[in-house]
Amino acid sequence: MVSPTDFFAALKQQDIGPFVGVPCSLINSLIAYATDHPNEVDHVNPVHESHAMAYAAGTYMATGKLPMVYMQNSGFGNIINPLTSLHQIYDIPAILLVTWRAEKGYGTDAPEHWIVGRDMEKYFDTFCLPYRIMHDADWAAQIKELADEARATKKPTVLCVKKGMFEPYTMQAKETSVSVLESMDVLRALKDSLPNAAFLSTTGMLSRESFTAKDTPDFYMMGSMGLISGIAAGCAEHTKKLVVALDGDGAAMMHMGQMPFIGNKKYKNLLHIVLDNAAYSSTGGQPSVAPTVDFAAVARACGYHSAETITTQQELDAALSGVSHLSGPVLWHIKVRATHHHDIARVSDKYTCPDVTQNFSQILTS
Ligand SMILES: Cc1ncc(C[n+]2csc(CCOP(=O)(O)OP(=O)(O)O)c2C)c(N)n1
Repeated sequence: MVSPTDFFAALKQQDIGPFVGVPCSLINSLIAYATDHPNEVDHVNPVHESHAMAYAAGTYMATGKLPMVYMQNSGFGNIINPLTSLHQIYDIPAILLVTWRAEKGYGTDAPEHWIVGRDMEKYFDTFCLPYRIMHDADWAAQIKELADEARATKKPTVLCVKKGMFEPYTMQAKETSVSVLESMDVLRALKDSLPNAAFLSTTGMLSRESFTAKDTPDFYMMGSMGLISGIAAGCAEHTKKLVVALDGDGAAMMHMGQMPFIGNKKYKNLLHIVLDNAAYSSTGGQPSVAPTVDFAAVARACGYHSAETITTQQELDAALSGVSHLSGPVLWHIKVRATHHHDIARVSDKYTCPDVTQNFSQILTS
């Protein structure tokens, strides 16, 4: 296993940086170390993998430096556009650190990784990306080769990282969430107060927490990070039921562009809730940029009927007491504590993805 200290020392030796991307649990020790050592590692955390590619392109043109863009293989799909229509045609190099969840393919790891995990190497070939699968023995030489090739060709190259490559490192940085509310309590209260609503929850810790707090026939999304409010919009258009989209701060920011659409369409039966723990909890609790975002103000500016920020039990109780008269689209920005209970059940322990679709469709159409 490689220590984060050695890894970043090797990047420094090859003059590679900044280290920019969206987290994956397979590299949480690298991100934690980078977060704790801002003077040693130039680390930047945009909200979407394509934004990381864009930032890297800007950095290269401004400095000539060779950035490393990190992402989970789930996020590889998010970079195809800037990869092929920015970096590769404008001669803008970078090293892409792509993690490899579900490297053993179908039926291994969580279901959202099966299809992309099965074919990683084919994707690298298809997109003309020279790559190395990181090896314990010669990883530093691999990084040098990838850097040399990226610089010589002015095109991106890939360091593909499997599970267990990096030594653990525990982040020292303090919790940035200011709330006293616990997400599991909030979720239970929401589900108890809204027994007839159709709930959808985002990938991340939220679907697992919602399922554990109260197992109702919801659309528990395990992949497609950030798309829950868009799916909820499609439901709200076609049902009279109250549709509740449970979003995470990281997920909501990843596809915030759905909010102007929801505001424009004025779905009266849509309640969009952002449970904001100021972190990417499910990939290791890396801080997100949510503390500087006023989600309620964004929602109002996008045309939601109303929006509020909730940080206390009293505010939550008050919001829930008026929920039967709700006229949407409404956004509640609920700030919750960043708790990292990784021992809780996974939805996939009980339901397959098609089960989830079927159960939820029945609720929507009943
Ligand atoms: C496109 C994409 N990028 C990255 C990931 C890896 N990932 C899964 S959950 C998650 C964090 C989600 O954070 P947030 O929405 O704040 O929810 P939390 O886990 O804190 O509940 C990340 C980065 C992913 N699944 N898909």
